[in-house]
Amino acid sequence: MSPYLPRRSLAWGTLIASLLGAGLTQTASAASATDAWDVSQGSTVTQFIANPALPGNGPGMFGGDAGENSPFPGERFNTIFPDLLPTGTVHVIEWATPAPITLLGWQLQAAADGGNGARSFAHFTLSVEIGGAWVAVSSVDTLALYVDQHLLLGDSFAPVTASHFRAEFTQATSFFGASGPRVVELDAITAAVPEPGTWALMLGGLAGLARRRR
Ligand SMILES: [Ca+2]
Repeated sequence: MSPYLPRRSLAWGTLIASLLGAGLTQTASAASATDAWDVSQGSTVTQFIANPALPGNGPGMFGGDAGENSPFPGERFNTIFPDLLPTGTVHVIEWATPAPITLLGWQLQAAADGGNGARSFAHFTLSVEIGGAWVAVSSVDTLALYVDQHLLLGDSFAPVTASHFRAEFTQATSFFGASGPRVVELDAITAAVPEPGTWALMLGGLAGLARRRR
């Protein structure tokens, strides 16, 4: 914002910017249960090759637990792709929302195995289905071996409306042949309608400023 704006314009701008930030878009944080891709909002996995040791764990990265029988309780809500595949393998998962959503970006949380970097991935691509064809909207390199074995990643882009999505994870390593990437959560960043209370606050604030101008 220009430092030369008159004081009143600055106040208006600050008010509107803070309301936009609070009400119209979700703020970036890990593991939302209310984002449009979360299974709690009705999304379903449509294409996934399960890790034979962890059947049913595809929805895990969208907040689901499809009865995964992992012996490690903390991983039941993760998606772990199949093991015993070489470096460079592209793991694919596709999912759908009950109705089209307008997507502005995504955020992702992943974890490698401690020490050796196994289960890390070097590249992530997100595509949306438009007119029967997959269109890549986001493509991001990661550190091949995550710092501290954890990864928080995100991207934003021009709004795109779709109901069918595809993520590709390029496996970074083949340590011990047990390198299927582990994805803790993948959340959609979407525009959200402000809560009624937010509208009341915004209208009240605007009315107050209008009165002060007289
Ligand atoms: Ca989620």
